[in-house]
Amino acid sequence: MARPKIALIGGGQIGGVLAQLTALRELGDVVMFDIVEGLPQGKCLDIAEASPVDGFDVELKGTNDYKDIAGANVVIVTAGLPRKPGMSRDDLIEVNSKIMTSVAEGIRDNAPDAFVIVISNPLDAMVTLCQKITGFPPNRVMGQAGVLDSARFAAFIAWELGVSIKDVNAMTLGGHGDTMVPLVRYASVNGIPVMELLERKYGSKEKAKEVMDAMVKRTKGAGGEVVALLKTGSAFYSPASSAIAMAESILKDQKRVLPTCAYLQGEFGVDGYYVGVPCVLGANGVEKIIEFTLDEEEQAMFDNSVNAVKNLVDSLNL
Ligand code: TXD
Repeated sequence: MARPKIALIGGGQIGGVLAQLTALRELGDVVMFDIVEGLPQGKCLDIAEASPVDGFDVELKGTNDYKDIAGANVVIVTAGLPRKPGMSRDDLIEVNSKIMTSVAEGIRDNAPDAFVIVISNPLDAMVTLCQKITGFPPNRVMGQAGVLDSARFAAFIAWELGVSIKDVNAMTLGGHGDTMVPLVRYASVNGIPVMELLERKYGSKEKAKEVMDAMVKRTKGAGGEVVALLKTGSAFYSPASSAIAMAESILKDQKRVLPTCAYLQGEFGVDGYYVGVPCVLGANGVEKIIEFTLDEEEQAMFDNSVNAVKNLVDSLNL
């Protein structure tokens, strides 16, 4: 049986890590496309030359020709500009919409059967645009944001409580922006509510809430925290890992439940927009959107986040 083929559109910071992780995990052969001549070729050659050391049997090819993505099972899109310090993700909409338009046309015309995972910002708008232009069914076009936002939230909880990250469960909902909704009530350490553990650690409900509020705030601003430190560019290791988890779940039909920017048709009271919600990802892409009850406060935060997504997406006039 032929190896799966993973096409990466964009060979920048995230694209490079995506290629390396795909190779190290032997998920399939890699084709990396970029408009800059030599960049994807150079990165792929560099990673391929590590194969004797790391021992992976996959092919890596860099290209400036969309024809080379033909037959891709999964396409991961990172093409577009990243933020600079002081910028919001939404500030990227104009320039990245133009890039996404050409990218989506390239995917539509050359890899018509692929599953597409969009990473480029502003995420919720870019995935909407990608779906519109490719015309692919929504179960095949999704965005990566929630796996990363949730991972950041989980990391902060593990560090605060001094427990293994493997035992922390935490999730964020909503758009990939300042309005995202870290779900405090459902955050747990092996099922034990994090709020109870914080209360025991600090001896009062007030202090526990204060500590949790700080973690929620840090989660919402976590992308900006990295941008401010790096000065040029934005996070790239963790976004790549997050998208690889989604691609792996699809390629191996794992049916993992991952927070995914998915097209909602009535779920959570939202119709016709891409928003971050928990989804089952398997051989059919977004196989199921998992609904559950939000309390009043969570629903209000979710609605606020959805409104921010709607404003941004509506500004595209699609
Ligand atoms: O979790 C998330 N969704 C994100 C998203 C987390 C962090 C960063 N996120 C966004 O991903 C970020 O705001 C950017 O919009 C994308 C890509 O970030 P990256 O850090 O990889 O940016 P780079 O290093 O600038 O790489 C972008 C590449 C670069 O090599 C360009 O030459 C290429 O995109 N590019 C193109 N490729 C193909 N086609 C076109 N038209 C094109 N234009 C630029």
